[in-house]
Amino acid sequence: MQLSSVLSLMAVGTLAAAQASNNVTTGKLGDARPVRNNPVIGEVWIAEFDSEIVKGTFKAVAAQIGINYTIDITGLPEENGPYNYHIHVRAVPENGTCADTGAHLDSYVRGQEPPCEASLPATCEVGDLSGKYGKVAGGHIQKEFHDPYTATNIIQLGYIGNRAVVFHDKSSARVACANIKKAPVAATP
Ligand SMILES: *[C@@H]1O[C@H](CO)[C@@H](O)[C@H](O)[C@H]1NC(C)=O
Ligand SMILES: *[C@@H]1O[C@H](CO)[C@@H](O)[C@H](O)[C@H]1NC(C)=O
Ligand SMILES: *[C@@H]1O[C@H](CO)[C@@H](O)[C@H](O)[C@H]1NC(C)=O
Ligand SMILES: [Cu+2]
Repeated sequence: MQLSSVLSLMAVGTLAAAQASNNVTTGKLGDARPVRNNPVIGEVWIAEFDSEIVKGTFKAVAAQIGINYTIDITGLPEENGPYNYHIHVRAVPENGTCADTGAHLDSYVRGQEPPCEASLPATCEVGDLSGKYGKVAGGHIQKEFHDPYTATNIIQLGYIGNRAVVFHDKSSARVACANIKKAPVAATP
């Protein structure tokens, strides 16, 4: 065997050992990469919840790296929580059926199992926001977090446009959903 192939075998062995010691599931396409090319920093995208029961906003603001999120939603009863929330790949159809929003946004092809390790958010499904930043209790939900891996740039894997935000109750039923849309720019006076 040539020295070069011995060396490359050793390198593979070392890599495998490092992965086994970390033993963290990541995407088939690797860890999620931070988004640094959002077209307009400060641009606002909103999913508006306005059913009889659930009202409020899920707001996304394009940042230098990824997106800043602010959730302010009422109406999800605490007794059915805690709630997971994700970005799902498809928009909610006209009839409002949350079941038709498809799977989580999983740009790096990780899958849902094993569950996301919150301390290593780059290894989680991009759309698994509650896995990365924590579940919410219900009642008056107010939560802010920054996610480096989601994008307002359509060419990016983590693009959020025309996708749905879905809340799941403790039985994982999809109990509320709304589409993420670019907010109209306020008219300048
Ligand atoms: C890594 O984690 C998975 C699932 O959590 C487990 O099934 C597997 O045995 C672990 N592997 C090692 C080498 O620890
Ligand atoms: C996003 O949030 C960070 C703090 O986490 C802040 O420094 C930054 O200015 C925010 N960006 C925008 C565009 O709001
Ligand atoms: C809602 O609309 C979608 C898309 O048109 C359709 O596939 C689905 O069957 C509809 N669901 C109900 C409950 O009407
Ligand atoms: Cu979901």
